[in-house]
Amino acid sequence: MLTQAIAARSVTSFGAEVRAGLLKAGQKELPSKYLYDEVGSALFEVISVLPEYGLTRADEQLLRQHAERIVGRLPLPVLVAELGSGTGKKTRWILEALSSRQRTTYYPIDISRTALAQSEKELGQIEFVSIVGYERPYLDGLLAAAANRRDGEHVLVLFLGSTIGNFDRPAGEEFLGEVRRILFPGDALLLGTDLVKPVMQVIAAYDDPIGVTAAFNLNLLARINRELGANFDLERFRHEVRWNEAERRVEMHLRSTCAQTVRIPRASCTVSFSKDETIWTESSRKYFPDEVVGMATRRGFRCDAQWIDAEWPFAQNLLIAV
Ligand code: AVI
Repeated sequence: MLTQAIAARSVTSFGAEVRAGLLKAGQKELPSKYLYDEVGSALFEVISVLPEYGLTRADEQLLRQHAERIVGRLPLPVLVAELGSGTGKKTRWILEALSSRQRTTYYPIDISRTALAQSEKELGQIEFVSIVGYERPYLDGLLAAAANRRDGEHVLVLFLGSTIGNFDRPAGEEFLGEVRRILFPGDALLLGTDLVKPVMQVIAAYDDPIGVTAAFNLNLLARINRELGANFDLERFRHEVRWNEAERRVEMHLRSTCAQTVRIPRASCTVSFSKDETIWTESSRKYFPDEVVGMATRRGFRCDAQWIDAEWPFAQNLLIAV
C-alpha cells in the first residue's frame, strides 16, 4: 500500500517536471536525473567500460592506487557515507583500506533501491564492514547517516564519479556548502571531479561510435513513453553532443529531425517541436584542479590532497571541513 502511494507520487513529479521542461519558453530541457531508470542505469554501466569514456576507469584507478594514502590522512575512527552509491564497485578499495584499521559502518545513500541492493551485494562480504543503506535523496540520507556518529567519531563522505559535474556550476558549489553544514570540523569529503581535457577527447566520450551514449540519451524519451503514455517516435530524434567552451561543459541534446507534435497524456500536455529544435538533457562540467580547491575553500573546506590520473585527467580531492 505504502509502496503504491510512493510510486503514484513519483509519476506525478516526473510528469510535472517533464511538462515544465518541455513547455518552457526557449530551450526545452529535461532533468538529467531521469536518465537513470533501470534501462538507463544499465546503459550507464556499459558507458563506463567504453574505451572512449575514461572517467569511471580513472576514478576507480585513483581509488585503487591511493586508498591506503587517502585513509592514512583521515582522522580515525570514521563512519563512511556515500552519496549516490551506484554499484559500489570502486568503494571497495576505500572500505578494504579502512577495515584493516577499524570496524567500519558504511552508509550508501541512493534513491534507487536497485543500486543499494547492488552495493550491498558487491561490498557485503568485506570483513569488519557493516552496511546500512538509505533509500533517500543525498542530503536527507547524509543527515541520517551522520546522526549515527558516536562520540569522537568522524564522518567521511564519498561523492565520486564527478556526479557534481552534472549540477549547474553554482548549484554544485552550493551543494558543497550544504554538505559542509551537515559535517563537523575535521570530517572529510572525498570528491571526484573530471578535469578539462582536449575537446575531441570529450566529444568522443559522450558520442561513442557504437551508440551506447545515444541509446542512454534516447532512453529518456522511451521512458516518457513507458511511464507517461507519450508517443515519442525515437526515429525522429537524434543524439547530439556539444562542447560549451564558456561554461567548460559538455551538453547532451536530443534533436528533432522534423517538425512534429508529441502527446504526453500522463503529463497532461502536447508538445510541438520545430525541425532541428533540441531538448537539453544533461550537462557534464569539466574542472581545472585549482578551481575545485577554490570552490571547496569558499564552502568551508580545506583541500588536504589531490590525486590526478596520468592518462585521463580526473582528480580525487580530499577535502577536510574547517
Ligand atoms: C554520471 N555522470 C558523471 C556521467 C557524466 O560523465 O557526466 C553521466 C554520463 N552521461 C553521458 N555519459 C556519461
